[in-house]
Formats: sequence, C-alpha cells, structure tokens
Amino acid sequence: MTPHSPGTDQISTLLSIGLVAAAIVVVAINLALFYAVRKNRAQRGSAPRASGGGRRVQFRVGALLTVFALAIFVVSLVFTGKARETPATGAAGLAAAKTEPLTIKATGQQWLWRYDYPNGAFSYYKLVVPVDTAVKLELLSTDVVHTWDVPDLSGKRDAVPGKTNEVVFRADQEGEYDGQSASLSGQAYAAMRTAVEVVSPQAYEDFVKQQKADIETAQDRVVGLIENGEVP
Ligand SMILES: [Cu+2]
Repeated sequence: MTPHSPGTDQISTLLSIGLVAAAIVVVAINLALFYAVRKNRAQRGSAPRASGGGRRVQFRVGALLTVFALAIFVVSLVFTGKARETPATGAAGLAAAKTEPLTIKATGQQWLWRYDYPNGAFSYYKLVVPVDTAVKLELLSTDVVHTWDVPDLSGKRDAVPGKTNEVVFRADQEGEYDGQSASLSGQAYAAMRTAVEVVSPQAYEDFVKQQKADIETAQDRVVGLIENGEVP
C-alpha cells in the first residue's frame, strides 16, 4: 500500500507505530529472558536457582505493561479518528469543490461498479476524479453487499442495499489507482474490480462533459431508431 490520501496516510502511520511497538515488545522480552537466564544460570557443581520475582517486581511489570497497552490504545483512537476526518480540497483541486466535497454516486451491482457524476454523466468500472480535491463517494447497491476497496486512497467500505455509506478521500497525485474485490458477492465477484483515474481539474471537467455528450448522442440515436421503426 502506498498512501495517496490523508486518510490512508494516517492508516499507514498507525501501521508503522504498531510494527515498532511490536518490535519493542519482542526485543524487551528477549532481553529480559536473556538477563534472567544469565543471572540464574547453573554454576559448576550447583543446581540453577529458581527465581519467581517478588510481589513488587510483579506489580511494576504489570503496571508498565498496562501503561504500554493504554498508550497504544489512545494512539490508535487518535489516528483512526483523524483517518475518518473529511479532508479539505487543496489549492490545486477543483474550484467547485472548495467548500463541499465533490459528491459522486458509486453503485455496486453484480458484478460491476457504476459511477454517477453531478452533471448527469456516468461511467462503468473506471472512476475519474480531480487531483487534490475532496471526493465523497456515496456507496449504494442494487442487489447484495459489495465492498469498495481502493487501498491507496481509502479504507474499505461496504455498499449495502437500502443504505448509503460514504467514502471520502483526496488523491494527492495524478495517476491510476486499482481497486479490488473485497467481499464475496456472487460467482463473478473476483472480476468485480474498479480503477480510479486521478487527473487535473480541467481534464476532469472535460471528461464529464464529453462523457455526458457521448451518452446523450447514443441515447438520441436509439430513440431515433425506435421512432423510425428500425428497433421494435
Ligand atoms: Cu461485488
């Protein structure tokens, strides 16, 4: 995972903190063990001493471990809280999303993602968003539970029928970010991938405009065919 949004930055920092904390525990336990064994090891001709440590030692170790666990708990709370915050659109982002995030509907269906943009355009599989812009995805599902999961940009979130969940992110770099299937939603769930293409605000505006025009042209053509009786 390479974080490319404030939320994923927090998640990956928390992951590193957890890793360091775990390493400290492993090293400390091994050092203590090594020290205890060395101190009490058998001398030539005498049996090793049994050592349990006094009440005071037990209390001190217990207190130390409690403080350590509490510290990790508090740090985790702070970082997950920060990861859930809605990021603000930056200076290089879409001007129209300065105060409110750009809201796009993401609808999961067996086995495809559909994205509906504010101007009425829509796209399948690939989501196009502007860089440095707060983007809010409203997750919906038409059938079963699907999971939207683009690890570089956000934590996973479920799209549940009859309920609207949200994912908020702000991509810090243009490029393409891959999503994967993260929950079993039927036979073809593994093929239900998605991709997020992060482009400049201008390229985003051009894309949704063009996409809308193309959709309308195609729809007009179909209506024309029906009116001419070429399609029953
Ligand atoms: Cu699915």
